[in-house]
Amino acid sequence: MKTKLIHEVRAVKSKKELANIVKAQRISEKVLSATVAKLKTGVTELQVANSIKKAYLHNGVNVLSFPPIVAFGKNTANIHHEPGSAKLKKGDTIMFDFGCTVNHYCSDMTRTYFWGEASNKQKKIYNDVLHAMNLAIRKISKGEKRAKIIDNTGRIFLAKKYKNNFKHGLGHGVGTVIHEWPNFKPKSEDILPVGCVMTIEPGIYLKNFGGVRIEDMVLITKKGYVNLTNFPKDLKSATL
Ligand SMILES: [Mn+2]
Repeated sequence: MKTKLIHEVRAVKSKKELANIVKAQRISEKVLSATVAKLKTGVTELQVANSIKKAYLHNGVNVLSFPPIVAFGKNTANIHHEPGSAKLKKGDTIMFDFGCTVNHYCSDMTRTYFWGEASNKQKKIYNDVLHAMNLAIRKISKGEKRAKIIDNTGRIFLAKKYKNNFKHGLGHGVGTVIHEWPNFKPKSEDILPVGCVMTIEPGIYLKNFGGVRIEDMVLITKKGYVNLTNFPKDLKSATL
């Protein structure tokens, strides 16, 4: 028998723990739907972030995973943008990254939208990020458990087109803290244990232009995965 470390034990979710994460995710999906439906030209990032917090309260949630990220236009090129006074205008890229907790268990989701018909460049970046995500998911569906290999699958595809503009790990474990072991990173030695919950969140960030990030949460199973995120992410759904 071999000793384990606490982060390895914590990574594997019981049914009850998983149910909390899924519940937090379902509530966040409700909040995202309501948020998207309420968007209007001229609204500020800060106003939208505040209405997200209100919508969570309305759904009985008062502890969030992290401060909601709402970014418009060029601000979407900033990975951890803090919502400010930028106003939504036609042609803008919109990025939402938020999640909440249920019984201290976190959820995490990112969606990118276009306010009106996207330009060809916006569409191309969106579809490439989505493709990188699907490549990673396909790897996981084949039973791959080496974090490095999964990270590299999406990363190599994006690097061919956007050099080093995918500036963060492909994803992370989720539990009672929003970023926990294991980690998808280019040099990660982590092996995903069956039963851990991971985000998959490729992104491309072009300074003075904008960015795209798409993030789902998946449960790692013996043979593959179960996607815990139930929210559309095709380009058509992303066009508002
Ligand atoms: Mn995340």
